Amino acid sequence: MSKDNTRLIIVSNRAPIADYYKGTGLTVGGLATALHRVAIDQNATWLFSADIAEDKLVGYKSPDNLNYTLSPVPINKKDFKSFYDGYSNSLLWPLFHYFPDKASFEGEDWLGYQAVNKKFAIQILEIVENNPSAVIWIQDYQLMLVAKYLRQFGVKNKIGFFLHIPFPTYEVFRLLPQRQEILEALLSFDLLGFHTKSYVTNFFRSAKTIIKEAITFEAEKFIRFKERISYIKDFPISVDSTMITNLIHDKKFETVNIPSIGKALGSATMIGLGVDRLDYTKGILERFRALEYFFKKNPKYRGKLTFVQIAVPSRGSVPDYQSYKSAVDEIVTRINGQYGTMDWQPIIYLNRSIPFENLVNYYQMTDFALITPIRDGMNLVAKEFILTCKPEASLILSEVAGAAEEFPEASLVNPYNQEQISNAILHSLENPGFQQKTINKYRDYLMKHDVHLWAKSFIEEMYTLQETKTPSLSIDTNRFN
Ligand code: ADQ
Repeated sequence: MSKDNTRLIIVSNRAPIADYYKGTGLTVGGLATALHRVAIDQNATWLFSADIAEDKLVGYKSPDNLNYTLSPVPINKKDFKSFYDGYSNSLLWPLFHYFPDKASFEGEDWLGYQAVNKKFAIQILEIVENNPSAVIWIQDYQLMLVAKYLRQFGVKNKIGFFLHIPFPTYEVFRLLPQRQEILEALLSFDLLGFHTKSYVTNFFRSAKTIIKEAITFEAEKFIRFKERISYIKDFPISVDSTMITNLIHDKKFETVNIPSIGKALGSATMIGLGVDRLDYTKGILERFRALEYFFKKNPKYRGKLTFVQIAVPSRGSVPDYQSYKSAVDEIVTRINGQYGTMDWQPIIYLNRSIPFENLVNYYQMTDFALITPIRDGMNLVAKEFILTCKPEASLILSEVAGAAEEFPEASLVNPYNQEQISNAILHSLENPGFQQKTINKYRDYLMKHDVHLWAKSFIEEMYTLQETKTPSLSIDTNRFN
């Protein structure tokens, strides 16, 4: 299933390529784009969940038109349901985003989670046998146990892990029934990456408190557990800044212009924007409540400001997402019914995915973006907006999105505080361009700190660990000072 000179094995739940037989349909999103390039450079093998029966994959051959190797891991429907809809998205996701009330603590799902993680490990093992010096990079919360199984199988290769969601504080993490198993499994990795320094701090506190034998040292850099030392570091993910800025300088792009909503804007001359997956962690309901408060307190903006919310449907098979969708539909109808007129609607709500070129059009026509997740690992929309917005525009950003640590001079708000959000909107509308200097500064920063640098930094750290060629315990820790 893999070439014998693979240097890097990438492992994610989601496939990088939609049609893994033909090798076409690069998955949309910064991560797939970034890792796709790394995968080509490193002659990687990429494993991912395939919703297909095992026997259907017998004789599967990765497509020749890709310059790396795809290795689908067949997961049966029952296991996938408890692994993905269950343990991953009905327990880990809500809990790590500080929604314990939405977390479903059903034991059965844990079995499915373990089974699928083990399945991945078994398939990686086959590849490692032919590529003994490959480094392995596991992505995200669905696959936290993979290194544990690989170690049980005797795999000595360097294994890294990156968490794309927040690592919560100890007081929240401790609610996880399998907190000890998960932490011990994470300490089977050689390198653990998080978006922000706060998540690193949270991880250390949980590891120190929950795992009695864990020894931490060097100002939150290393943890020794049993015979291994794990290196823990923040790697803030980013976007493909060059691709995005090239897009806005592209002549063809200018002609695309404002898509479908032109007429719906009616009398509005000012536009606010929200762009998210339709997910309760993104704070869409709370944002609409703040807008409702804004229109109540500032009647002069009725008829002048329209808020455009673009929400991609997401995880529709999980019940909490179905009820969230209904609640969002309801509040939009209510606000539009209460304040809308014949030629103006307060909220234009587009519940669909938009091609990226069009999304950038929305970013460019907007007076302010309201990016107010209740919690978010990073939030790439904030970065896309900074790179593409017009000079007068401003960014109102949740103080609990990972991105707030990189952009402290945006208008930071508490996503639950309607009055504060309403005031931030008013300030934006009455002071166009007040963030211009800040946004330019952040734009320069993002041109350097792009997703390619993110991937390169992580991989280089892995290869450096690899090159020490010594057992983990004798790693020269001074090197990291
Ligand atoms: P997500 O929760 O998916 O990612 P985010 O980082 O904002 O959140 O990325 C969303 C991506 O989807 C953006 O690139 C955006 O352009 C795109 N998108 C959003 N709405 C869209 C629409 N309607 N149509 C088309 N595209 C749309 C998870 C974590 C984040 C973390 C990323 C990367 O939850 O916190 O930043 O992974 O690690």
